[in-house]
Amino acid sequence: MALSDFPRYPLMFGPSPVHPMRRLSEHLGGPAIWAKREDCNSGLAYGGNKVRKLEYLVPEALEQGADTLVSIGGFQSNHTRQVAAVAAHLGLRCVLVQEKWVNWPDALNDRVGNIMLSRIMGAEVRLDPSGFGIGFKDSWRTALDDVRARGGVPYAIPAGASDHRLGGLGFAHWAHEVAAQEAELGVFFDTIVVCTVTGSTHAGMIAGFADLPPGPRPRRVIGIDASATLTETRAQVERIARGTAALIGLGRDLREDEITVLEGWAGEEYGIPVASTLDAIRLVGGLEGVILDPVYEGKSMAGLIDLVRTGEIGADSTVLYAHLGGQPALNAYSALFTA
Ligand code: 5PA
Repeated sequence: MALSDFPRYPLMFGPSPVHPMRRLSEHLGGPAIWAKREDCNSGLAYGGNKVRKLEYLVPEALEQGADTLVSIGGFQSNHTRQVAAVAAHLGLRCVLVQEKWVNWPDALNDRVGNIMLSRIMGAEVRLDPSGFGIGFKDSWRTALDDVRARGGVPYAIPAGASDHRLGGLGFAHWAHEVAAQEAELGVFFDTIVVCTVTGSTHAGMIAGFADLPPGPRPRRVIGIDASATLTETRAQVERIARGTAALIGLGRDLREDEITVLEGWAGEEYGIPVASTLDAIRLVGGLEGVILDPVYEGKSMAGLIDLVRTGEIGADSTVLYAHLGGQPALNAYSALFTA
């Protein structure tokens, strides 16, 4: 099967916008930096990378006759907020397990930002004290059992919609979308920078770009780890990339050098920003009027900035920064920006 054979339920406005970041490029003095904006890809609760992934899961959920979407994340999960929005949009119920993934002392962590939005959209939010982990959790199984026990038909969406057979397809499609936008704009992005945690965003891109005809120059997709558990995240990216490549009939094995996850900007712990995160957020906010969050995009942008400064991304490059969303979580980090 090819990617175009998989049913896709439209949840976005269309292709997400691509634009140059002129002042950031000038400030860093090296490559041309552009952004592709998943943070404004949809009208569903501010959009984000999960809406794009869910376009490929929704047809299966509907086909199975599901009446409840069940998923999991941290208190400030962007993913669960997007699942809640998609459920509302489709007229389905939604049960969300929200775990204490982040040791962040904000008193309103379980009240503002993403979790508030999920409650507004009618999701059943279940707070759970368990810590961070991208694998399968008992609390999640219990939620599925509870839906069945009350006569519902759950559709299970794992953390970040990643460890799911169809989880990589959304961003494989993204790669095809980029190729069409490149043709329209007359540019070629030789370097893609993307934040990675549960892995299917980055993995989907890897499979999707591998599926395209060769471009005028080599292209690399650089994943910046924001999980602070690099080994698990890299393994998950690799597994999902290979699974997605097989699913869309790539017809060859992915090479090791196609799978790059870099560490150095996640800090010690998932969800806790470090100095480079905050510098990146302020820099891009002040230069571009583009807002990044302290859990994901601030970290991947910090990686991009350093890779440009060290020359790892050369001055002759044209870089595409994948902005995956995540701004609502800023509300749970108010202490960071009081001046
Ligand atoms: C998330 C994920 P992947 O999980 O697909 O690797 O994407 C990383 C990522 N940027 C990057 C933003 C804004 C994200 O929200 N968020 C998770 C969530 O629960 O919100 C899955 C962890």
